Amino acid sequence: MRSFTASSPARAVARAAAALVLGATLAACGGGDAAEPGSTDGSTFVAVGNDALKWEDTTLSAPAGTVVVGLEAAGSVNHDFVITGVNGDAAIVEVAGKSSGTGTVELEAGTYEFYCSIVGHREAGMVGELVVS
Ligand SMILES: [Cu+2]
Repeated sequence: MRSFTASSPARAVARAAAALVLGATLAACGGGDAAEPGSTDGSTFVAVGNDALKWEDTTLSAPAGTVVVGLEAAGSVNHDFVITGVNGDAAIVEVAGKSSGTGTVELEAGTYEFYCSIVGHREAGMVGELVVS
């Protein structure tokens, strides 16, 4: 691969600006379904539950097939991740406060409800929609 050297400071600045725009575009494309937070490398998405008993993102998406569910407890409260009608309605992954983990599940295309099954959490609002396509 050939490398180019900037012939003027102005060109270098322009290239840096272009790189910034590209980076911002990539970040914007991440949306709510990109696996970013915590130590959940390899996750299809990361669901983040907080101490207010809310999901930070109540709409998640994933491709059909093998889905690696990342779950992160942003605060000190434990959470789990259940998909209605999947895995016998048992938690796919559960984590203690201030930690994260992953669980793997096979999903067909469709729209699923997900929630946290720890007592009181679903009722407090820890419920959302997972779109698999
Ligand atoms: Cu919870």
